[in-house]
Amino acid sequence: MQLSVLVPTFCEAENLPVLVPAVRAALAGVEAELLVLDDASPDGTADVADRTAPGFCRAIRRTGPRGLSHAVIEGFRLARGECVAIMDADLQHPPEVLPRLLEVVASGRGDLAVASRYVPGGGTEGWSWMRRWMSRYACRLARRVTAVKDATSGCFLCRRSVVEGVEFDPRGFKIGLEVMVKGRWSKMEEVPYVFRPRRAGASKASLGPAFAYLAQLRALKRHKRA
Ligand SMILES: Nc1nc2c(ncn2[C@@H]2O[C@H](COP(=O)(O)OP(=O)(O)OP(=O)(O)O)[C@@H](O)[C@H]2O)c(=O)[nH]1
Ligand SMILES: [Mg+2]
Repeated sequence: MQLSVLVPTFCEAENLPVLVPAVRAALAGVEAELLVLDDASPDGTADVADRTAPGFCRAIRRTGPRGLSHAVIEGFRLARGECVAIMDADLQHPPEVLPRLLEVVASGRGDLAVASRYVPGGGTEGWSWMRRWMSRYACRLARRVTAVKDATSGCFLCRRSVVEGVEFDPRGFKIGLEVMVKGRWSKMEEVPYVFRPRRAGASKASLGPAFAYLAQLRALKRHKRA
């Protein structure tokens, strides 16, 4: 089964030399490509991506509207695989979860597989109680629009047909939630993983995306599945 792994990046040059070989190793035997969707990172992320594993990994030097969700939506259009997977560049999502997500789709158990911190076997490492509480609370708020337990997950895999032709709202960081609510899937499975601390580089998370998340939830209400 062909797979396109989509990795949105802003200033992740330090992480790619670790991430790219790890993704490649995790997907040994799978026909896969890795697209690094970069927003003109001043640290040379795109050049590092092109150098790291030619033929497997390539950089998309984005010129359209900036932002994580815009980058992923562009990736959906550029992906050549029958399946697409989304993950962060900072190794918070372990590459070893990718084959387990792919297995869900390949076996027919689901056409959407979500890497989940909030099913048995999943969790987070190194978070303050405040961040743990905020993440749980964000997922609880999302129960209004989806039954997915880790509704704010940034790592998921689906058939490309799930996202093709769907109009996603690119505001905020939570493009996965858009796919969970608006995507054309009929079966979904959550796959446990442990969210690890960022390997290197700086976080881009801030209060801005938290407010955008609340607006996104409001807008998604009318798309809620029965
Ligand atoms: N293309 C693009 N990618 C972005 C942008 N902002 C963040 N990213 C990438 O999106 C992924 C998630 O961003 P992070 O900064 O790790 O956000 P986070 O995981 O919520 O925060 P931390 O736990 O502190 O790492 C990373 O791979 C970032 O490089 C952006 O504006 N454009
Ligand atoms: Mg991160």
